[in-house]
Amino acid sequence: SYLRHVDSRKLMPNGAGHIPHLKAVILGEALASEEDDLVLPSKEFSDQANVHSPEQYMEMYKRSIEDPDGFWSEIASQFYWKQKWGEKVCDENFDVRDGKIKIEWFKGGITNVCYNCLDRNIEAGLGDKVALYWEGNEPGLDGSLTYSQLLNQVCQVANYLKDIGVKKGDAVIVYLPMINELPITMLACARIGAVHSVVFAGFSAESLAQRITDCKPKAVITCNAVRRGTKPILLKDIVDAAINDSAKDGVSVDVCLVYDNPVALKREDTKWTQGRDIWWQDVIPKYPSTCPVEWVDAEDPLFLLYTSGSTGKPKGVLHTAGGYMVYTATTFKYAFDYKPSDIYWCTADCGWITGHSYVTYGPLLNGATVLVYEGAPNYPDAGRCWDIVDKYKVSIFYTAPTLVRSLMRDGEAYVTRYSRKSLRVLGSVGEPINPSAWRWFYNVVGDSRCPISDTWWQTETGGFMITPLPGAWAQKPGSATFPFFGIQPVIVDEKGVEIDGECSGYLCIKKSWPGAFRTLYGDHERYETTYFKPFAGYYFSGDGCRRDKDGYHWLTGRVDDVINVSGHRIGTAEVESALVSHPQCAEAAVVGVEHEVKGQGIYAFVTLVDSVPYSEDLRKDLILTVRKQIGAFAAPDKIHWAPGLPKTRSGKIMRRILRKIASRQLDELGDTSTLADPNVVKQLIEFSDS
Ligand code: 6R9
Repeated sequence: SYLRHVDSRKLMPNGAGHIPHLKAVILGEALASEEDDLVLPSKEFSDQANVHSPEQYMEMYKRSIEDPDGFWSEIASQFYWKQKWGEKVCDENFDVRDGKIKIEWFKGGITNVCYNCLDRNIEAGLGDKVALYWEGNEPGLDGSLTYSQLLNQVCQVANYLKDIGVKKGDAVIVYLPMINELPITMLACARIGAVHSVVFAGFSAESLAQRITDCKPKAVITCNAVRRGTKPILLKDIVDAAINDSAKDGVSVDVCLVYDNPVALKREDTKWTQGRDIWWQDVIPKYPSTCPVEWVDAEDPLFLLYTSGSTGKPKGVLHTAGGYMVYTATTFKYAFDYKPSDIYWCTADCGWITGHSYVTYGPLLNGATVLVYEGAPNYPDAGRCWDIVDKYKVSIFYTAPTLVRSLMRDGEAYVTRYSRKSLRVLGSVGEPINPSAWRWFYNVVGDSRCPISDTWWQTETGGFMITPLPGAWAQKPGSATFPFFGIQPVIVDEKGVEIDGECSGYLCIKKSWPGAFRTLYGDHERYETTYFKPFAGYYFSGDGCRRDKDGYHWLTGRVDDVINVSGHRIGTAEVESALVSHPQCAEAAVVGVEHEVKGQGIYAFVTLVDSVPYSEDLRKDLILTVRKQIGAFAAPDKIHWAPGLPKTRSGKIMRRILRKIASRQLDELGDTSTLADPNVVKQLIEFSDS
């Protein structure tokens, strides 16, 4: 069993606290051995924590593995079920060799996630507690909603959606910025059993169109424009273009509900399609503020969220109601050591899974007070986050390493100018956090007193998989530490054989967990091929991982053709297909390279069609093409002109070589003998500086 990897004696928090490695903080230097740097929670923290010792964790973890049904049904019983689930808590086939992959949790249980987030908490006396604080892009612009007020607004939207014919199981696309209306819309869909598909409002019209065409929504919900930093973004124009595009594929959108955001754009300046478009503010307030709940089966879909894979077509990750509810609530409570008095802020956008599980569902299921921030984290300056932390007395702050690194670069004066004394737990997600960024986050932002939960998980997993429990054990900067309850991570070699003890390899998961995704929308075969076939018997994460001598997990990044730019997953194939859609691009190969702030940057090798000359204009035009097709966040950092690409005789591009060229590790090109034309490499190196 997994348990033997964890030696609890070594994890005993003794209250000694952490001695900051100042040299490492200042110089960003790695210690001789990161594995030996233990950062202990203080005794005061551990004493008050939900899980306060390695022994308590071990006891709970052991139970979750040995008796998952008992463990999870006890937790699930804390929620409201109109009808309890059937005999089986979990029914799964996790092995492709035994037939179709199937994961079911609490099947037969009848519930509603919106009801559990709002009505249940209000009945428990939280009606007047603030559910959402909203902080606008412009300092000074803000608002708040109590649990009762939030429920009223959710019901109005739910009634409207019902009125326009949205029924249980129907898809609704949401393309909104970080305003309260975004979680409101998600909850309204959940209330009536509709399936929301939130598309990050930084995606281009073409990406949005692709998603509309795939899930055929009954309505698209958007906003006319938004300001992030100083820049207004005309969201409605993007939606118009996307709806036009998908109409060409025969998918029409009958209703487009538009939130009027006068701060960014005047109503009269918003382009309008009569009969299809309707202003949110003109209709929603007219609907009653109560709305009966549509009770759904635990295994009915809750939402669809598209994510990047290793082919050009995004994958519609499908999560269902019951298991996702139980899992996000539980992980939130333990990984952040949540207490009812906390003020919680997660900087992620609801357009990504982090915003689904840990802005909306996980926190609200716990009756938490959540801060929603509309703007850019460094607007008007690099101190904005800490200004917000002080203003709302934020106690749990959850963000991404890319933001930590960029703020680190701006200097600590922006941080130390603010008190930050309300902070008690910090969190990190999206990519591995490098130890020097971890230490800066810990020492400078958290004044060396707030544990950091470095949460490893994925869109597919629904919630945290490997994460510290902040009061329970010592942390190691840069390690996501140990598995959450019920999770059995295994590290396998190339052949899919589990390796024990200190090792590195491919990170897989044995057995299902309540928050696991159930399928890829409309493509169960791709679900099985991508995740369950590479290593039969396991879920394959796509990540590499090392387990050290003390059983700590160190994520080493993607092992497939996915790049992680500022915590955003981008398939190399998506960027390549955008590039080759340019009439003058013959071929493109994209790899990730190390980037100081973004974690990884996008490096594109481009072969032009015959006789087209290289030019600065063309370079810009190629980058623009990617911005237009995917979104600004996917724009290549570097275009490397390639007279030819290194290919095997069977025509497969050897990315390994391209990665080395991109990172200028020219003496590590390795074996090039299988190349069809070894000269290509020499040419590429010569072109490196062009
Ligand atoms: C939640 C989220 C998933 C990929 C995942 C991995 C990387 C996320 C991480 C991490 C190391 C962490 N990742 N959290 N790597 N340490 N704490 O980001 O979901 O957008 O689906 O990305 O992100 O590579 O496979 P998603």
